[in-house]
Amino acid sequence: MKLAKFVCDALGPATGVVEEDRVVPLWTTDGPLRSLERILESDDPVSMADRLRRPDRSLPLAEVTLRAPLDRQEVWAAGVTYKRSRTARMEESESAASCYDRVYESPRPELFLKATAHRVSGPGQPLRIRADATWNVPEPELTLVANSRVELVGYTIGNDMSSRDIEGDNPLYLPQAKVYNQCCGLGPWITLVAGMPPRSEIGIRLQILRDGHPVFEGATSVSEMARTFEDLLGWLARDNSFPHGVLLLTGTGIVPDSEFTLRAGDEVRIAIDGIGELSNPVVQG
Ligand code: DO4
Ligand code: MG
Repeated sequence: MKLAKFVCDALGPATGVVEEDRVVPLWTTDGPLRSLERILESDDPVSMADRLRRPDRSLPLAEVTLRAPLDRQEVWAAGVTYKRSRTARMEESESAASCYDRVYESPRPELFLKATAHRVSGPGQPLRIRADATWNVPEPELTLVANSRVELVGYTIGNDMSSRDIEGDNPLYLPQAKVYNQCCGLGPWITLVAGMPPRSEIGIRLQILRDGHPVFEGATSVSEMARTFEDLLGWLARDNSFPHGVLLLTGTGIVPDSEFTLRAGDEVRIAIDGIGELSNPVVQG
């Protein structure tokens, strides 16, 4: 089952179940359900969503505007969970190369606060390159959706926009390289756990278009990830509470070659098996 947040003239902000090319709104006695929290917090999200479906009010997806599938959750991210990321970080930061090497091997993962809801862009909304950065990349990441008990409920697509020159200059600049306005893409919806393929069959693909033509294409598989989802969520939850739930980007396994940097006007497309495609235009400054 796929759960989306959307806006349309008839309903205003609403939530729904995506079924092929239509969205079936979720309804309560007060009218359209506006946040996903109630479903994600339920012991049985699929049954609850089923009970709230209003098929008589279903709409073509083409007639609604999808929004990022989060409410009030914090958005966290894991780093250096794939070999490709370890190599890229060691190249960009000679002085701190051993930090990245060690964290890849260490039991404790790298975890950082990536975004709050107002810094997140949904499908089709712009993602930003910092005005003071010169070397920027998107990071396509499978994103775990967990409830307030930090139980895995579903998955979405995340884009951990990153300024490699800022982080490469000094790893203590990581929060500035990672956290700023429109620094994180999420969407297009959440696939609940039962609807995902096995971990070994989840492919991740990145395409970057410039003037409508591909300037970078890459692919990886979640089977390349050095850590399990349970391990990452377990570390995240240590002495840390999430009253509204939390989303966790699980790290990138695709990093363009060092010569590549994103430009304003580019379009970033990320596809993940079992979920769909997230596409965003890029702006700067
Ligand atoms: O250590 C820097 C961040 C790494 C990261 O974001 C990733 O591996 O995806
Ligand atoms: Mg990342």
